[in-house]
Amino acid sequence: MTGFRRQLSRLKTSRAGGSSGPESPNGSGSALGAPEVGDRPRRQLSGEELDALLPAAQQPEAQVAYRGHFEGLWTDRVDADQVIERRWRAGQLHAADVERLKHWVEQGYVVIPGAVGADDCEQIKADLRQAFEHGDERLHVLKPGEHSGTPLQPGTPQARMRVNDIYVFYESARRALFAEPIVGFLRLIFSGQPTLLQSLTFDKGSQQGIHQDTAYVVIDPPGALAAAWIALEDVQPGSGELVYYDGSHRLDDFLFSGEYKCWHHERDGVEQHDDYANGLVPRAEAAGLQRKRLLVKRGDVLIWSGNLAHGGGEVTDESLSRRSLVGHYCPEWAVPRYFDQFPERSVLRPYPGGRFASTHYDVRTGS
Ligand SMILES: O=C(O)CCC(=O)C(=O)O
Repeated sequence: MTGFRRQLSRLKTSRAGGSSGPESPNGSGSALGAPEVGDRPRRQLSGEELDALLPAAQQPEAQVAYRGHFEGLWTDRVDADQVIERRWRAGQLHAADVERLKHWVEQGYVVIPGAVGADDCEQIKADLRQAFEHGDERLHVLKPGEHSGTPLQPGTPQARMRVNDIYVFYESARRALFAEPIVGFLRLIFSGQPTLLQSLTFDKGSQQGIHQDTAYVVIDPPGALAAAWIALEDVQPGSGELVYYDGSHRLDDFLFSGEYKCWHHERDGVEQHDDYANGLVPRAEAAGLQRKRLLVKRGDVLIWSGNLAHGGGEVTDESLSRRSLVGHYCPEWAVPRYFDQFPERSVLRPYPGGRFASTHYDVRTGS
């Protein structure tokens, strides 16, 4: 047993018997199920305990070999192509799934045209317009560069604002983020149900630097992470299109403090972060990877691996909007760090096609 697994089993044992009775659901939307509270940590862990839970690199005696230092999805295994082939021969996959999976394994993403209905895209935009106009203090809105939000007040200008986890409150967003083409593909790569962990809305191009989500969204195991970017309108050139490097999910792992997949401000410091962030594009270009721009239509979806290098392209026409909704998901068998950090935020709300949690709001009460 590794130190990490030992620590985990010790923590689980010390928590056994803790009360976990779910409160009565109070959400909107008939598709919502009662919240689930599993046998997960019930108290906030100290920084040391949390760090002890961070997954280390794979052990040499591991039965399954992954391409990088860390465990992830089966599609990150060195034998992923053979697994696809075997599952195809066994009749478990359709021809279209095989195509998509092969693309995913090689390139680190797939584009699914028309995955979300036009009505749902329009409803999300209408819900957001209404919220900005009349206010919705349940929602946390983020100004550019901010990481923690403030309640959305009436008359807030929408341009360049982002809103966290709107799926907790808006059925339109739940329908889109759990659209069958999205969760169907996630089920394939996750070998299980998806857990939606977080989402962000964008009104304009974010111009966010090129990054890999695994550096910031901490999951055990680190590679068990994917995101779905939903175009709420046709994407226009110059609007700050999403950009990404084909195949960059296979770049060598950057090891923060020589050991970790995720960046930790206190532990690793800003200098290491800058080394990582400034080095990513040169590393992708040195590897000859192609830089792509996502010019898709309303309802089309890009699903990318947590390791794919991506970001917001340059906005060259300020008059253009670039309305989108992006969700981050992990498999049901993986553990987001915020479940350990904020036990009260580890509640899962079932929804057809998966379940969701939120680090910003209480999914039991929608507050
Ligand atoms: O949509 C964008 O411009 C950036 C989105 C992104 O990088 C993310 O959500 O991880």
